[in-house]
Amino acid sequence: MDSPVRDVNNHVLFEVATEVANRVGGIYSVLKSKAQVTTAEYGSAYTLLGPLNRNSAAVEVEELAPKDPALVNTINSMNDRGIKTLYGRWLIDGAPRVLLFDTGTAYGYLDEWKGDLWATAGIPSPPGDAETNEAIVFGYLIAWFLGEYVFHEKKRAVIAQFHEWLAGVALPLCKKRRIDVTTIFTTHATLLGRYLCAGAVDFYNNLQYFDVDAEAGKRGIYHRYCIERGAAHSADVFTTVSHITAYESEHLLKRKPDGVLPNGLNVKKFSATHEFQNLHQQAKARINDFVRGHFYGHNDFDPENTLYFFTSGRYEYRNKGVDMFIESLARLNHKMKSAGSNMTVVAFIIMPAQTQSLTVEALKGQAVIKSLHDTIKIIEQNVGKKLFERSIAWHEGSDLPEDKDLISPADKIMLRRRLFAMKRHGLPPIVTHNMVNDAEDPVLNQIRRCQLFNHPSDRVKIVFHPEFLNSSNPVLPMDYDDFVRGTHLGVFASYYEPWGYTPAECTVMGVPSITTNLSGFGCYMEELIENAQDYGIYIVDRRMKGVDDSVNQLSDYMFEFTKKSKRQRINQRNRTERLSDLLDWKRMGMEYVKARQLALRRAYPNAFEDDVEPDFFGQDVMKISRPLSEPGSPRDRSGMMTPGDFASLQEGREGLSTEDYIAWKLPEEEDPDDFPFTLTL
Ligand code: G6P
Ligand code: 1S3
Repeated sequence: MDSPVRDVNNHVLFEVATEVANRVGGIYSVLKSKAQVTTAEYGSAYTLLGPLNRNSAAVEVEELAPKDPALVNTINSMNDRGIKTLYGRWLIDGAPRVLLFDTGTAYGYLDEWKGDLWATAGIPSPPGDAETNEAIVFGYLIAWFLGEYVFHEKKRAVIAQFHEWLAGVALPLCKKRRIDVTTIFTTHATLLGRYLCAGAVDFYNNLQYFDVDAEAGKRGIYHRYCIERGAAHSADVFTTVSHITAYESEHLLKRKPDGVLPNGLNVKKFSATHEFQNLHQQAKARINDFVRGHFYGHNDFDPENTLYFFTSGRYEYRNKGVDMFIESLARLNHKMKSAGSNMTVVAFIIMPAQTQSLTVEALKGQAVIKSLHDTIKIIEQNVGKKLFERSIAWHEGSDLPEDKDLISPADKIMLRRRLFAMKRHGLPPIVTHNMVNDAEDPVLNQIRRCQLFNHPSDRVKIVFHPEFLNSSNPVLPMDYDDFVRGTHLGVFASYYEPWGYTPAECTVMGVPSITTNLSGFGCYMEELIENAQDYGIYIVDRRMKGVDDSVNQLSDYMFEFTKKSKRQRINQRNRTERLSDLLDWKRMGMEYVKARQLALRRAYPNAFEDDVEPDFFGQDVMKISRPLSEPGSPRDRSGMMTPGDFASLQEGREGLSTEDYIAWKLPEEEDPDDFPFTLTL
């Protein structure tokens, strides 16, 4: 593929994934949040390629006519052979172009392509695995597309970046067919890692020793594993989202990644720092409303002394650390009780599981509180009216209007009825929904084992909401982002977490979080910040400690958090929010730039003047360390850092230097006394 002809400076970029304009999980978040920086860099030379999901495309994509002649010719040629496509603008920030392939129109080729995959790449594909069949059809369509595209586009170099194994089938095909593109494969997890961690395996201490083929075979995923491994080995550049997954990939996929491309976020800064604090207060008030309803009849804890903790994500009980979270909550409950704490923690678990419906109790809770609210409003109006009339009748020299009998007997009866409706015989429920498999649900069973039953004496209460949040939910009507803003602490005790968007999202919203040193995000922050706890980034050691010690560390972190004063929480939220630029794609995106430069160098070395390939890993870490008590000064700001500064791809071509990076600088610390909002201490 050593073609000096193609123009590497003015190249075309395709990003290939199954979650383009189709929300499934983390890769959708990566592509969507990154779109703005990538379109700013490439404009119309950037196109995302994905399978067409008509339902989601109908709301996310606006159809357009392609202009690039090579694209037009390629699409026409595929359409002529029966492949339906949708080209358009993805309706998100940055509005990138997308080309979606209707895989359903290509299933006629499935058997032929399965045979070809075996013949050309030695990858088997047993019958009955619909997900793999879909990956094969999609992969062959992508290879077909790229092959034709470079036939029509002869001048510009073409980079194709593939995310995750489901989009990876095209990689060995590009290599075998010698398609004149340069490729990057970015894995966001490994199949085997996810499976092994979910079982009872000491994963990290045995990474080097797994018999990977046998382990994949035992779990019935050998063919999928072959696709993933084939993709990793066929790509010009292989990358992962974190160092921990890079290490895992080296052992499980047998190729050491060339670099790490951590995930960023599309950070939207408020012009005034106190705005996000106000939003916290408003969102917290909405959580308070829910809590009052859920705990009706047991509202013996003061909202002012109540803290909201939560965990959320895909329902992977062990991998996402829910087991550890619940056990630590039980210990926290014990600690708070023993210490006579006047605080209450309401811990939410937001993880979609199989459910039938909302429970009657959950609906009733919101209904009784709403009726109480409505009744009190009526009484309020009646009292106001009476008081007004008595005041009107007042004349000089007489007593002040009487406050006796302001509430009429009828209103008193109405109020009494509402109060009786709040009587409850059992304890407030743990779960808001009827579960399909209540008796075997691992979260519920762990809660039962730990006896966290929302007893009045418990200082830690639990609410398990086994469905993603949305504002039209009748019980907890809030979108996820608003909910996160209203909480005090996110807890993500993951055992397997290649990156972990959940704590990163907390950070940019100014919500402190606890994560582990087995998550990509946790390791990244630990690497970068010396006194991370002061910034609201707590990292539980799940590498060097035994499980019991890690659980204790987690419950200690939470216990210490409950001891903070309101002012300390406000200060800490300000510091947390100040880290958000660190996670902005404007900064993180530089790693993608480097990966693309490296891919171009590898495919077209003659196009570069110096032929020394970049040194990928291994520069010293420059930590953010700043005594919090001291005012900020230029001296103690650590700037000019991108993830690559401590381990990643380096600049590849003339003219691209770290000076071009959007440097991260720690913003000035404000004096909390100067905040233009009132502190109610
Ligand atoms: C924000 C608001 C303050 C409020 C505080 C409550 O900072 O701007 O007005 O007092 O949140 O903080 P807390 O940690 O108690 O929810
Ligand atoms: C993966 O999704 P997950 O929750 O299955 O990809 C995400 C995006 O890179 C990543 O944040 C997460 O840790 C991985 O596990």
